[in-house]
Amino acid sequence: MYTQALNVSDGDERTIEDAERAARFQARIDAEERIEPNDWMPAAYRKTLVRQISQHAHSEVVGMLPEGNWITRAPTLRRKAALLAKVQDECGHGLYLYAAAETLGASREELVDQLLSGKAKYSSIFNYPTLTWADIGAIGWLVDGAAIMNQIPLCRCSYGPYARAMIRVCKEESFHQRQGYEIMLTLAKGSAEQKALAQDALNRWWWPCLMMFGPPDQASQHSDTSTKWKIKRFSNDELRQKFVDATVPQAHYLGLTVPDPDLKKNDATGHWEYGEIPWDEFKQVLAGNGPCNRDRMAARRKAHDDGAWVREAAAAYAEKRKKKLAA
Ligand code: FAQ
Repeated sequence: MYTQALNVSDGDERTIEDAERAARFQARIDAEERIEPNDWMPAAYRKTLVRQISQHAHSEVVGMLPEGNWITRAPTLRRKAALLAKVQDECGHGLYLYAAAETLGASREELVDQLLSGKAKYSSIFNYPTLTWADIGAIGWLVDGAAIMNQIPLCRCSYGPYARAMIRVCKEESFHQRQGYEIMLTLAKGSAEQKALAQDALNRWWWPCLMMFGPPDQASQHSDTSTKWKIKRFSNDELRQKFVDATVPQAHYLGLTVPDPDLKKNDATGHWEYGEIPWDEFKQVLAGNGPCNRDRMAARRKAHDDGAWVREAAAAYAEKRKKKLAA
């Protein structure tokens, strides 16, 4: 559904960039037209989309690991079934996104190689450990909540296949967010020990979730061009603020305390103002030194190696079918 053929070869006149084409392309973007795989696009637009979509795909796939860790230990059958479905959804999101990147001419093998070799980034948030069951609640509530805030505007992104993939992803993320919040609600209204688990999870996930939106606007190197091309509809700081404004009242409803002594409502603007985000920690996580970076990459490499026979069998089967059809 999301993948369409890319019928542009080297030497095709459509790959030749010139100012006139670039101006026509920008006019289409300004007129809110969707760009489709076979349309002419500047090489830099293609590159930035492949970068963002592939990082997004890798995030979904690596993002299965922290929660996958709790499938065998979910407290009830209902919780286990919901968590299993959620983790499978994340895998599906990764697949839609790799398919969307393929429409830009980037093969899945090439993109997965970039992840496994450490060349490609994935979201910083998935380098934190899930220490207790409450972390599963906090991930659904906060991590999926942040993901939705960032991804709803991507449903209106200028590149058709990415925008369309995001519609279904957002619907599923919405279920994920609710299941997480419901876990938090159960814990927060439970025994003192359960409430303490919920508070501890909020304490550990709050700041890393604010970092998910990326560096502050003045340090965001890609924002200007991505905004011009309507890949980004809101800046990193705008989305972060929307998330804080939506989430603080939810924490209050749970009876939990947001771990930020500087958090206060500005009655004039209606926004919740927050304290200094620990950006040094963000830089460390991006540099590969977060609490779980090495474990996450080791797990992905092992999964890739363990799955080699499946890829070989699928390729052999496709070859056999091709020969049969040709005969
Ligand atoms: N982690 O110039 P900007 C999910 C990098 S999905 C790591 O501001 P941009 C679902 C950035 O790539 C979560 N790296 O970049 C789920 C760039 O590096 P580069 C993923 C980060 O692209 C839930 C550099 O910093 N979502 O959670 C991060 O304009 C539960 C400079 O930054 C997406 O990928 C970070 N947090 O804006 C799954 C959404 N932030 O490429 C399982 C799509 C920034 O030059 C369980 N992506 N960087 O080497 C986006 O919207 C954008 O790419 C941003 C960054 C907003 C993430």
